[in-house]
Amino acid sequence: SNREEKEKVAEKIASMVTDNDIIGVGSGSTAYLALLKIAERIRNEQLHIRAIPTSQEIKMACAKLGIPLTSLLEHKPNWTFDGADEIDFSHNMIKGRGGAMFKEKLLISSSPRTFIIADSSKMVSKLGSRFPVPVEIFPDALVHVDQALQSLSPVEIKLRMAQGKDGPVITENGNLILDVRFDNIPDNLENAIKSITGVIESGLFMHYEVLILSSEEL
Ligand code: DER
Repeated sequence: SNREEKEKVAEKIASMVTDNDIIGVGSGSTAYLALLKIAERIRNEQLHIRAIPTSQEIKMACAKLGIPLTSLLEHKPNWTFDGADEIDFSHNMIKGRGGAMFKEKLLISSSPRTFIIADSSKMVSKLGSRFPVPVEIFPDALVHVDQALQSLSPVEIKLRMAQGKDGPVITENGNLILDVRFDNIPDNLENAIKSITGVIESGLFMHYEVLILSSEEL
């Protein structure tokens, strides 16, 4: 089942932790589960690690679990683990369902090695078949970015609305998120989106050096 698959890949990540590691910790439920298992190992084996969180949720979880925190200003991570929403055969990914893709992409770009933990439901033959591409934008650039995105022939552009408050989601960087659905995702789409002034980051990860840990291989 989905739950069992998540447990398996989370356990695999926890088994990879070594003493004095500086670890980039991705966001989402799979990474969270791996963090819980890492905390268990730290307790049982008195390991000393430091975590670089990619969201407030992970930061609070580390604090609660007694996992010391650090930042990219103080340390380069030895390695990073993170989840994903879609992964295709070339290991291209869509991330950002959880809205943390700015810091996730920063951690992945700063890490010598990144392990993506995913259950089989994340594997797709065609990128974009299930999830929109989240695009984080500077709030006042909304109209400009929306117009510029039209030239990339999206199927739909939707401003991500908040649940716990009226109005749009405001990211932890103070920005808005557009969820942009595409029929076809060409290789240069990540750069094309990023080149629009007012775009802060997108959840499209094309040709990143990542190692996929999916339950099928374990
Ligand atoms: O938002 C993100 O990028 C997360 O990594 C997300 O894509 C994975 O979340 P999940 O593990 O809860 O599916």
